[in-house]
Amino acid sequence: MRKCLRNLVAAAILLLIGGTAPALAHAVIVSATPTADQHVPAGKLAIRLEFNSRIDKARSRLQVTAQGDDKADVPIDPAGEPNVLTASTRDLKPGAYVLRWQVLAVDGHITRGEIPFRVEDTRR
Ligand SMILES: [Cu+2]
Repeated sequence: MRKCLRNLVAAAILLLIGGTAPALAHAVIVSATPTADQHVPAGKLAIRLEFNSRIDKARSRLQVTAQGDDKADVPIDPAGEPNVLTASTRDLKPGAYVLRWQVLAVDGHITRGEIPFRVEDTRR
């Protein structure tokens, strides 16, 4: 009985966090830098991914990979808004890249995606 009550309370809290549609609470990107197929200048890239819900940054992951290279994790800034992932890459040379993101939302669901972008040779 006690356990049952605890489960009910937990369910009520989840409903509160998730609003009226908890199934929709898993994280979806609402705004991104870079955007898909964006051309950015060479150098460090400031990544900013804004989601529709709070995310667990410690259990989320960003990777920036150049075509033909090994996957490289980009450390996520632990501070900032709870629904926004920010990170700064190493120096990026010109070429084609993919930003891979994987996040854990407050509803316990993991979502992931890929954003292809291009680093331009700005020395010309
Ligand atoms: Cu979900």
